[in-house]
Amino acid sequence: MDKDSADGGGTSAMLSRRNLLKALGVVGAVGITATGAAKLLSGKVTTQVTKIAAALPKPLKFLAKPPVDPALSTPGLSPLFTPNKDFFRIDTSFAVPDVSLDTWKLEITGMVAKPLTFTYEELIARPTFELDDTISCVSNEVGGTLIGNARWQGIRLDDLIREAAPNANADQVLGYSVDGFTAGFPLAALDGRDAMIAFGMNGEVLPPKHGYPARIIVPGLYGYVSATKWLSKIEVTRFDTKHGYWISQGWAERAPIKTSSRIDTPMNGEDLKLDPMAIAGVAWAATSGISQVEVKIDNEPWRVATLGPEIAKTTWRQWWIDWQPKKGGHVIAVRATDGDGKLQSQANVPVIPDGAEGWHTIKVQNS
Ligand SMILES: Nc1nc2c(c(=O)[nH]1)N[C@H]1C(S)=C(S)[C@@H](COP(=O)(O)O)O[C@H]1N2
Ligand SMILES: [Mo]
Repeated sequence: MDKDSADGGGTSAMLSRRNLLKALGVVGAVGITATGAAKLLSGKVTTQVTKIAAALPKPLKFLAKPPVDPALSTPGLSPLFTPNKDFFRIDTSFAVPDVSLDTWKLEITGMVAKPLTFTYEELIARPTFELDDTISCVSNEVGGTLIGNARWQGIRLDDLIREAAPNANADQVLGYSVDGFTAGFPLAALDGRDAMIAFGMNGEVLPPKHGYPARIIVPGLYGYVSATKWLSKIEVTRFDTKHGYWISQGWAERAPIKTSSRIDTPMNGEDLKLDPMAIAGVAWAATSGISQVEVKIDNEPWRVATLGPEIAKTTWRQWWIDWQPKKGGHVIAVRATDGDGKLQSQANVPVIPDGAEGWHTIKVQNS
């Protein structure tokens, strides 16, 4: 964290927005190179993002500075925020779309009384906020790594949709990517949760791989029904007339993130020393947060884990227990309870059609 930019208080959002505008070349300072709309440059980072990133204040401070990360003192535990370079990437494009701000527009259309179009400059001139939110892929297996936590920066999606005045019969918000991908979620999910059009991620301009210049983030929903990257259009529509890319391939139309937990350390199959150590990992629920995590070692009773800081109900929560391994083999399982007191499902359910279920269980030994 850069303490020079840790300007607390009510004016920080405005200052940071101005800095961002400046960084983007919208109010001077850095020029933006034309690269042509949605040109595919496999493997190359756009010239624009490189220039923007060089001038971007780090971090963009609107939320409180995060607490000390327990992962710093627990080797193997996932960091509270996943660095952008380590963030999982899932999409259908083989080349990252290279979008030019010179031609990029966001359209809000469909079953609305007032269709709207925004340039990037208009979009980021709106009041911005930060959102700590864990996003997960529906294809994440129990114990899998297709999940990450970030501090997103952007603008409210509910306000934008409201301005477009949706028709009373509409029930779906369908995001379109410049590359043709689509993802749709219930209009009713814009229920006050902080759904966002994001253009910043962990204090950086949204990286090309993660959707530059803009993507949708809806807390509590799997990525394939919400998190459209390289966003170019939002259509207000109906589930019975249109659906997103993955729905015709057997995936569920509606897909809230399921409560789950993962053991990060030790790793499955690890050969342990007989030193005292931590069993640690992360647990997450859609939008209610995590109230308890329990760990079971062999046939011992479930032990309640210590929980890391709760930075938001929409993010994962780190957990750990101290443990003294004994000679021989051990089986370790974890289970989480969400913020509403509901225990995560033990059923062995595959990822398709709407996300895996089951308690992450590993085997370790001292040989
Ligand atoms: N344009 C586009 N956006 C997309 C996708 C895609 O294939 N194309 N995949 C979605 C899926 S399935 C997931 S899980 C998230 C992953 O976001 P990330 O790559 O930033 O982690 O992006 C979503 N947004
Ligand atoms: Mo996904």
